[in-house]
Amino acid sequence: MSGLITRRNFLRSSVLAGSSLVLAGCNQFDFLADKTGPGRQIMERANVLTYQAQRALIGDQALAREYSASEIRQGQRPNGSTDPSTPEYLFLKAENFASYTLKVTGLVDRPQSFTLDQLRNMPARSQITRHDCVEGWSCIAKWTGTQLGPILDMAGVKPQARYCVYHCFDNIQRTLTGDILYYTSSDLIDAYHPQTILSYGLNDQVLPVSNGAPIRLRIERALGYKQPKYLHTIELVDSLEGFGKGRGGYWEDTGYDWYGGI
Ligand SMILES: Nc1nc2c(c(=O)[nH]1)N[C@H]1C(S)=C(S)[C@@H](COP(=O)(O)O)O[C@H]1N2
Ligand SMILES: [Mo]
Repeated sequence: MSGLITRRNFLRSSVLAGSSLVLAGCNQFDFLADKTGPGRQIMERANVLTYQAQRALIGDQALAREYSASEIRQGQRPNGSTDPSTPEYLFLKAENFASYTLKVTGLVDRPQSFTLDQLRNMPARSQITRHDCVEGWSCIAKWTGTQLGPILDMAGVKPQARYCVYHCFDNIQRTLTGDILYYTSSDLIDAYHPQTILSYGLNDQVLPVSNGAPIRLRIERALGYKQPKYLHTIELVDSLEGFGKGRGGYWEDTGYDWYGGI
């Protein structure tokens, strides 16, 4: 048995409580909206433990498992927002994303803006990985894109930056006070991970709208909700306060754990 598998087994047993909570299903987390309740505290502990255990035992740059093409059994099942209706997105979709840009802002020396053509002409990486949604389903799919790390280096991440916040076009929820736009976040280790790619291709086709066109990030060691679709801005920050409810993402604000490791 390889060292990796041994460490993984150890990780599994050491965070069992956390994993089963995380996989229990989306809507079952609503009770955690009470931030002081016992459920929240269990979740917080599981989150911290998963994060620390993965970082300590698997190592910062361990790769997520990659699969062979024969293991792709079906298309990537679209979930969450599948056809955003914000005016900005509808405009871009109508012109086939010709004036789309991905922006890198916040705690950087040189804010950047990339067109789709520029991103597609950067060194490409393809990886066949398994996407695990907390609702209890998985899909193996081939993702093609360019690594996020070199993009961040072009912007020059300032030393005080600790997280990337990923801002998306879609209004995942409409409320009386306005639309809530999807967002999530990661630390810089996941942002610089070699399998973290800005993907524009899915199963050898152009990434379709239902799966996040024109750009969706893949963070392969994390659960589905940490894979932001319809990405338009990556903001480098030193704190997650001030975004949504301050827990680092749309689903995280409802009680899902922030790290969301698999
Ligand atoms: N912008 C955005 N990103 C998102 C979501 C969403 O609703 N909006 N849903 C998340 C969830 S819960 C999952 S499981 C995956 C679904 O990705 P897919 O539609 O490509 O399968 O996207 C994630 N990223
Ligand atoms: Mo999901």
